[in-house]
Amino acid sequence: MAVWWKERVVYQIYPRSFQDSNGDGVGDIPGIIGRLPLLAELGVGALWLSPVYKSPQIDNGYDISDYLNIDPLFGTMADMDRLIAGAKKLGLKIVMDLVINHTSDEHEWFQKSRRREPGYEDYYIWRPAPNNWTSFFMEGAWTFDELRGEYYLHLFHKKQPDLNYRNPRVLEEVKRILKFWLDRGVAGFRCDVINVLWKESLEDGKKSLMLTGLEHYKCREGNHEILKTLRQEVLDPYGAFTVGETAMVNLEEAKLLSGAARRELDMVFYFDHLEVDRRFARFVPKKFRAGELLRRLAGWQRGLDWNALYLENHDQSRIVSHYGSDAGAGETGTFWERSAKLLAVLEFTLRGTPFVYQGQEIGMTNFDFRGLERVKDIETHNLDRLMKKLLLPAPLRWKWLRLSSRDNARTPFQWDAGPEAGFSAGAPWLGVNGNHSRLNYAAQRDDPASVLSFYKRMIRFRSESDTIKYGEFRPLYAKGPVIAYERRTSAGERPSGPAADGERIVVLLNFSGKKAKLSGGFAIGLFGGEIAVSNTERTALREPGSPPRRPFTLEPWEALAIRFH
Ligand code: ISL
Repeated sequence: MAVWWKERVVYQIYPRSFQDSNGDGVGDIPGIIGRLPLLAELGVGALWLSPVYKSPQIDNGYDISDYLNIDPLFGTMADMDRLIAGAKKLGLKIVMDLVINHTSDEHEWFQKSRRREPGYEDYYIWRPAPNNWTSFFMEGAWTFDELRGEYYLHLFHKKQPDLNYRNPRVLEEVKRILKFWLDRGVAGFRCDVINVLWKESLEDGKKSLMLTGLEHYKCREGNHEILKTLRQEVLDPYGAFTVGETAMVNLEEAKLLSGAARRELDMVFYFDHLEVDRRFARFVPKKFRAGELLRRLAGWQRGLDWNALYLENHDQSRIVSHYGSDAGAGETGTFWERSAKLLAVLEFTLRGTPFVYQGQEIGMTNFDFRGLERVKDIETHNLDRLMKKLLLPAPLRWKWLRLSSRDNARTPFQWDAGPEAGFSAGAPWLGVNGNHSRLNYAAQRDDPASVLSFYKRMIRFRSESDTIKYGEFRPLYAKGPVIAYERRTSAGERPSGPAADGERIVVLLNFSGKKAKLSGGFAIGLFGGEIAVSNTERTALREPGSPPRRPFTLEPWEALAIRFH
């Protein structure tokens, strides 16, 4: 029996930038409700909401002060119930964002803990003196609390204190949060930095520019115990879905976190495939090599029982600006359009659950800000401060920051060419990209050649193909900007029983703005297939009557899926 999260595509909504319904410049839940029919029309099967719980919004909601209430910025609990019910009517499941590594310092637990109220003294991680750990936000990981007279740990912002899972009461509180939302009708959770919960020791860490101390808390055994307990006691009894966001995870760690037999998470988000052209996580650029992308993808595709497939989220830059070509964004027939479609072919022909981030389906690009003053993200500002301390000149700092800033993904959704792109009747919390006049949902919805229409076709193509959903992955070819891989029906996975016809689908991708000749026997082998997907006008693999040995040439940014029976 196929599980829904292998059959369906998940759509990530960043509520504050999706649709504002009351003119305060921030997206909200009623705004999402109004757009539900369009999401159903796209063909996705579940909606993952970034946090909408009560929060002081220091980290845009990933700093939660009350897990069991909706922040007025986004609406009310009644709105949330209407969203869950409205989604259900359209066959859409709701997945909430579970942030349990840390809370806001304005959560009542932290306020009680700093006052050493009985039972709460060690809900968090307190010490008389800090160790040398650094935070994900490029600062120290400890802050002194005057009231308590001690330092507390925060792997992120100082207003995001880490919970202490050595106190069993903390896990009991988390179980209550999960049950509250599962009882409300959500289908599961995206679990935020879910691989750093257990701090094995508070010893000093090995000095590193990125995250001193990581070895003491990443993917520790205690973390696996927590996940097994939540799975056994709450998630399985509800049949709930989980995808873990697992910072800095490697393949071996991911196997332990998401292997089918491990009974922990159903799948994990890793970062490896989005850092092919980056050093120091995603922060310093280097040359992109398509062959390296294929090598990394092959490792994860063949190494994990099941993959979470994504190219964008609220922390990553826009994929068409990152791996594609965003020149001429919004103009039909440009390489922006064709490369956005190529990236869709990549995502929807790999093995795993595809996640589409809001705006990816219309090819939204990185922001058009000219300087740091328009950027709101604390991570970007902290990184600028760190690079300034390292004496990097301002132009170089901005050159790098504009590539990696999380605000690239957080500019308001571009619904139409009108004021503020139809996102808000007020002043949006973050600048709308000027290219919304050409690049917007309304301009694409009825255009069969648009990126949006192509996404709809790819979502349908995947849903209709067991080979794409369940087939084995094998890398085939990597030369210059061209990569190729195949998906082949394997007897094991098909929910409908043993492999029928041994169908094979070969995917070809040209990650460049130039024509690319495929060499030798590989090309010849293609001619026995038929085109199942093309992002260009190509209708046949070879013009009738052309010489058999003429090399096969891919157009710039051309993507093809060729089916062999
Ligand atoms: O994005 C990353 C790597 O490219 C990660 O380092 C990421 O910042 C980290 O995994 C945590 O991200 C999650 O938790 C943060 C929040 O700011 C992010 O938005 C969220 O995705 C703290 O809750």
